[in-house]
Amino acid sequence: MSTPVKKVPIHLQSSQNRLVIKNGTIVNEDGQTNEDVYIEDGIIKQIGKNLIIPGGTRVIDAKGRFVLPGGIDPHTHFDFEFMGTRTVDDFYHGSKAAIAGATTMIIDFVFPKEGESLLDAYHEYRQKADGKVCCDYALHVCLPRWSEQIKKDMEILCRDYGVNSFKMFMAYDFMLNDGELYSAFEHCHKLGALAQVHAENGSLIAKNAERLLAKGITGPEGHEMSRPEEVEAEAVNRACVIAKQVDCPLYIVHVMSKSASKVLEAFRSGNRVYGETLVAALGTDGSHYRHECFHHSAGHVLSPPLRTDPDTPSALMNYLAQDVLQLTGSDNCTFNQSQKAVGKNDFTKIPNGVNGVEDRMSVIWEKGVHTGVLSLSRFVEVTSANAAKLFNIYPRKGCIAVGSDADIVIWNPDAVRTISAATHHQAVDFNIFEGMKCHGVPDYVIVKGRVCLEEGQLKVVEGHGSFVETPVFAPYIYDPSKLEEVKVEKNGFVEAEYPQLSKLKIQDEYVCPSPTLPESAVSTPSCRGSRPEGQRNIQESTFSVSEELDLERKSCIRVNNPPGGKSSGFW
Ligand code: URQ
Ligand code: ZN
Ligand code: ZN
Repeated sequence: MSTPVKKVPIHLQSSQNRLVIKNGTIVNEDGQTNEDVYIEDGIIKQIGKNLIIPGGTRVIDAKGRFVLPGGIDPHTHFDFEFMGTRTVDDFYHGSKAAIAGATTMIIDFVFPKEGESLLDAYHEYRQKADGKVCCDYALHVCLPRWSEQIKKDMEILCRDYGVNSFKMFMAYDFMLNDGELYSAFEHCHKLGALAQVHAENGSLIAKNAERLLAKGITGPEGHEMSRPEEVEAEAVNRACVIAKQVDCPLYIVHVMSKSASKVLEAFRSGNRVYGETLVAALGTDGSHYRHECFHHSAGHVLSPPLRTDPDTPSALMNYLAQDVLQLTGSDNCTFNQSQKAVGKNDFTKIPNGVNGVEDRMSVIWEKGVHTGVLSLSRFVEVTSANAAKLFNIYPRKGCIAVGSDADIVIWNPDAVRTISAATHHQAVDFNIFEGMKCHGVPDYVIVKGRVCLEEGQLKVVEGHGSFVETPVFAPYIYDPSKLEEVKVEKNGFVEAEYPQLSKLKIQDEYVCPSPTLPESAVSTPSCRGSRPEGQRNIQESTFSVSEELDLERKSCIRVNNPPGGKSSGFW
């Protein structure tokens, strides 16, 4: 049951401005603690036992529950025009559904239409999202072609508009060729951005589709048959090889197969290559393409497709556990059955995309944590912390720490819910996880300090979310110790065209965000790394408790795994 609330300014919700979560187990990517969390004005202000907090503060008892960072879905397509139609989940419905399922931030993709500039497309997406999103959001930008103008626009987007990632396609009509990918990756590297790739061999897919249609295979099973695993794995391999030539960090979106994961495993050592898999691939499989009902099988069509090898979901979960893959997205790109029906006689015309933004956290919990494959901390890493790190918004997001945004989930591991299109909050009329029972349900979802879900009641606020800038040169990707070298190269490259380069949101040496405190109050190890411009300085907020009660202030955002400080695994 959902109760939409229209644009209530946060300052008018005084009773909700102060909140304490007691008796829960906080889970971060680096471990667990049994401490209370005090929130004020949307920010985590204190963590500890026996906190001194103002009278009248709302108390939530989280006994027997996990207190997790809200999920970050790094891959959604809301209000997206694609394959001649438009996704039914817009930024309001999509972000509302996200919150219902314990995700408190999404990252969507700006997709320029034919002839539209990257900058115009970016502004169009900001207009579509601002005022509608119920949770915070950021934007990747797709590069549907390659040109000098695109290069310039990429620089402006990085410098002035808080974009630090660009997606390129190796399939579809708008795919880039190898030379163009090379140039685009090279440019991403120079800008300190993250290159993202949709890795499938588009030329092979086109030939396969032609052959299958000529043979009379027109149904959704032809979609999977035209895009076999090796077509995905070949492209992943090629993208990795190209990125390596120009030393560009690479993020493979929607890794759907064991074959593609094995390529990533082989490339992992010494290369900055990151893999995102989808909740669709972890929670279901390609057997649905053979379902007798067209609506059912077409409802599962996305690219790369779900795999027919039934071991794929568990293998991908194991790859996540082993850090061969690092992130999970939904690729939420939803079309109603009537929209999918356009491809009734030709699988190549079925609009590609499935749901997942609402069910991602529950399905990964069910298939990963409930089965014992993922630890609690790894669950946090793959559902929020790693996305926050790669897109350079950690520890503001993806972390429960003093100074972080209060995007928090109180998770009940014992509760069970059954997924259904009849009860989900998305606008779409189909759900690929229909009937799945999931242990693990959010009791509360707190978005920037506001309780948006409690006891099954969804109380989102349209426009409560805002755009979050993602600064370039994420220290988790671009090693700060090597940054000087990159800067020189970047200056040499960009300065001629952009004298205002100094405005680029570069990660300078980290300064502990606590200029007003004596040095002795600063815990040096916690302050290593970078705090990007645009991230909140915790001293800027209107936090009043410490002034009122003369508490000793915690001076610094806690960074348990500072950049360069974690020696094993992903970082
Ligand atoms: O490739 C994507 O991410 C979008 C454009 C379409 N959805 C999908 O089938 N994966
Ligand atoms: Zn894609
Ligand atoms: Zn996508």
